[in-house]
Amino acid sequence: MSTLTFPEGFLWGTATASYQIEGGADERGPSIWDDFCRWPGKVFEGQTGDVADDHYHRYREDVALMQSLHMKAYRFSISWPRVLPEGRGAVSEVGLGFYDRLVDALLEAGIIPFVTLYHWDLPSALQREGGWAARDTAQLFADYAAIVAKRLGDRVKHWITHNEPWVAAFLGHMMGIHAPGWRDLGLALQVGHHLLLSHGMAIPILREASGADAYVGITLNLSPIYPETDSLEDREAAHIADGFSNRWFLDPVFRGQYPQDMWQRFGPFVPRVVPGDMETISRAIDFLGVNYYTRSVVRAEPGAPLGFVGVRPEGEYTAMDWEVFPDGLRALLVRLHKDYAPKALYITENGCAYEDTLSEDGRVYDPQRIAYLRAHFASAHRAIQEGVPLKGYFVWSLMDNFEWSFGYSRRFGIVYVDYATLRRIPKESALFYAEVARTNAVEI
Ligand code: IFM
Repeated sequence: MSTLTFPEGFLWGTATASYQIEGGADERGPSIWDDFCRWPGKVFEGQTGDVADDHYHRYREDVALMQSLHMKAYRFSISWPRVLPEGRGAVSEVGLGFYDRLVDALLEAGIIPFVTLYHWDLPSALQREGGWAARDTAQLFADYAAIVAKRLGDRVKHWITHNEPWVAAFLGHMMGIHAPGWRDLGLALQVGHHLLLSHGMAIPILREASGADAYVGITLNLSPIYPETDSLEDREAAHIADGFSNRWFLDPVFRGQYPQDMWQRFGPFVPRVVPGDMETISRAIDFLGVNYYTRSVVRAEPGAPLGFVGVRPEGEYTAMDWEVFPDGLRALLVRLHKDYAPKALYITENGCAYEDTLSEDGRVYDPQRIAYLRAHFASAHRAIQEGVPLKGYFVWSLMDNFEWSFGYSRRFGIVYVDYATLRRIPKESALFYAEVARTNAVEI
């Protein structure tokens, strides 16, 4: 056994998202996920986020739980339709007040809030006006950001504009498996552009509200891409897959332009970009949030739309059928540091789903999750040793929750939720993680 100690001040935390945990659906406006869940066949067993973990009513218990687990930070998202039931116009004092109280409770518990403004629950009223396909939605997002930041900016210093815009754009508008459920490449690319534009528009607003010690960033879902073989064709396929999954969002944010090779490949489907957009999108940020779960392996496939297909390598897999590949985290972080040099990085999500069950002794034994986390913490530690300015790590997730189209059938939490009673039971992995956070070190 050896001990890997992290830099002083390293922030250990957990992450969640509004629609996945809050419930309290009849105390806010409707979102596109409320609508999508009611679209027959889209979500496992027609489940919804109506109640979820009922965090909206139990947040004090959840904050106390985090404190007992020695968490230093907590990443959560704000539900836009809870603050603005119609997406614009009248602010719900009850809704905004909830986040006000949550932030206060966190600070009293010594936990730093990291606030994500958009984790996919667009107000339904705005979807009726075109949703993210409409350019106006970017301005409405900036207006919503201003309302939230004005209210919380005296206490919240860490802001994340968007969570995984790639997923919102492509799973929601090209693959049809997330809300709002469309299937159109051109639409997805335009949506991606408006998401990025709204990110850039919100940056100065958040800075102004939080003052000199504001830290503003964006969270992207990123995967290192590996070619199946060393052939020229497979390496080229990996480069294209990287363009699609990673560079399409990284390049605009850090370089102010879409990657030219992908622009050519998308041909007639490229988004409409108005002069000045790319300058807005590439405004300086203080950190990049990285959501890492697994790597991708691809091979060349000339008949495929972008010339590559995914490959499923031999290995160990989680309940999401995602390969366990810890070194991908180190490789990804080192590459981001080298190619884009963000001022700071946070792992804003990393974790795994397994088929956890409550044992007769009242405990939840999840050795695979402990092994997964331990290996990924070690991988992050190696990245730091290789010079990456990694400042913190948020495990996905604090507790089991609504896993989008999988409903409640996938458990990502380090805390088990008994959905019949909504009782929270820390899994063995939570106890392991609490010790990592307490000591700022991991034993390997
Ligand atoms: O649950 C999601 C989260 O909302 C976004 N990132 C990936 C997680 C696991 O699929």
